[in-house]
Amino acid sequence: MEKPRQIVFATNNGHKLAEIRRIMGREWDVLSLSDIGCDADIPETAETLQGNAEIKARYVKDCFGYDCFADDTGLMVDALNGAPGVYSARYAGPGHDSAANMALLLENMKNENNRKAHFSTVIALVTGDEIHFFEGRVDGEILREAEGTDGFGYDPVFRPDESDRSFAQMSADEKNAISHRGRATAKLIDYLKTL
Ligand code: ITT
Repeated sequence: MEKPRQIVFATNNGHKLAEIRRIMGREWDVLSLSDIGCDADIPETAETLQGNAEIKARYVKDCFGYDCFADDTGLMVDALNGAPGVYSARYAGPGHDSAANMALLLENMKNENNRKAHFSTVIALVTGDEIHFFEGRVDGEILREAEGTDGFGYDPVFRPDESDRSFAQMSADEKNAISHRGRATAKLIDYLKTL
């Protein structure tokens, strides 16, 4: 077997890292921020997923010199005019607390019959002087209560249209096959193969 190719994934979220490593498989050696000695909590100051993904990927390229990609993800809920959206990580405050974020979301959706929502992921890839973006989206609905214990973040309260279970009730492979991140990463892999 050929040696795996190395690439850096700029995330502090271990769940995202595990998903991406599984999706990219043995052909890729996906290095984390800690693998390259970066312990920064890179500020996400943009107002779009694309903008924040670009900030994270460029930070690593500029400070450490590695070709790199980053993922920014949001859960957009129709009845909440697209919230929490780009602010999904900080919906209930600055602590990145998934239980609090989900509780606030369920509370804000308590009297809503329109449960439609989608996850979007934008991956920014910085190679040399170039930047490329890859998007993935999955449509579904917000459940009335949390179901399942696998996955992470908002997974227990999101059911994709393709399934009768929440993301947190699926195996990693089932989620990756239809998820926002799985779809964006498939496009990333196709592009990387051309380099
Ligand atoms: P990095 O920026 O370090 O990559 P993060 O957790 O801050 O990690 P985001 O800025 O993309 O990631 O925040 C997205 C929020 O949405 C965060 O609260 C996640 O828990 C949640 N999230 C991201 N991907 C998800 C997924 O596949 N399923 C459920 N929730 C997810």
